[in-house]
Amino acid sequence: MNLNKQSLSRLALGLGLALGLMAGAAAQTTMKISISTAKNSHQGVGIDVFAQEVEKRTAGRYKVQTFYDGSLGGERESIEAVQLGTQELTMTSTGPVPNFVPETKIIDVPFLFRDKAHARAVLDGPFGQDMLTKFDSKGFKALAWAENGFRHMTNSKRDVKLPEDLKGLKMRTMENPVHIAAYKGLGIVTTPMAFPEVFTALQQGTVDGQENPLSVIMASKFDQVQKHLSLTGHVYSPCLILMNKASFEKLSAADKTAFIEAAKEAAKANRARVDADDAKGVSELRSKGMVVIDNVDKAKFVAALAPVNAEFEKQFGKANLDAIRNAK
Ligand code: EAX
Repeated sequence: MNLNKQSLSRLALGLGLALGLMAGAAAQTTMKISISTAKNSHQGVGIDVFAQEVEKRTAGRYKVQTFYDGSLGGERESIEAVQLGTQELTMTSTGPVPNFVPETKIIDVPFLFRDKAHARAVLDGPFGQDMLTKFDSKGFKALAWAENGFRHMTNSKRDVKLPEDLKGLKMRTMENPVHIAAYKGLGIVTTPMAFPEVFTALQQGTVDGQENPLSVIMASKFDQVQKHLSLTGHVYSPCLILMNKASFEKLSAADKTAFIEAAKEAAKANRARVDADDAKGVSELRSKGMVVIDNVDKAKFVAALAPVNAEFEKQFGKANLDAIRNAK
């Protein structure tokens, strides 16, 4: 073979390109993150921002593929997948989380938080940050708290103004022992169910109602299958961005920081969307035909929950609940 200078340099260029491509391919790791709600939702915004920020902060070495609408499974299934490592990441409500990290149960106690500012301060403060570390020994790295929002009741049967109005309503609940105990205490016939099944269950009348934040009600178009909405705000529902522990530990120190910072940015965007959804939710859902009771007397619901709350005080410690309730 007669290699002149020009063809040699071409060969070198070609080799260089090939090596560069190989290096590029080898250096890019793709991960999966899932949510149970739509892309156009507070959680969709959260994981979209997370994916962008991870890619940006790791100079494209990590790519996060986003999956919406429970397409990888419901929240419990996704958490299981993250724990096993068949999926690296998920953004989930705390609904099914106590089945994995029992310490989180306390967060879902009804009427624990006054408002979103209170909840966000507690979760971003020492209590919430300490709670994130409880995931470490269970196969997770909990990257950050994000938000689902204050949960409200919907049903297809009647206006709910007073706790008595809930008696006998068959409602889908999350697979969360605290929710189930509280709703039973209100006389609700509880039917725990994974989120991806809820729309059909409401449509077919398998259950009369469900409860979720305005963000979820709008994103999931529950107005198409539910007539009555009461702004009970009975439980504050956080979200978590969870990562498989081993996948996190494989990251360099700088990349660990990048993932945590990306999760914080995701939470910021997600909470801003919850605020926007809360601001427009009632008028939007009314315009879609829902009857919205927006002057619920919450004190009556708190009073109706007194016996259940006494149980919660025994279970979680009154001092622990008060410390959260009284946090500024
Ligand atoms: O995280 O299961 C639920 O009702 C959750 O609030 C929903 O999946 C969004």
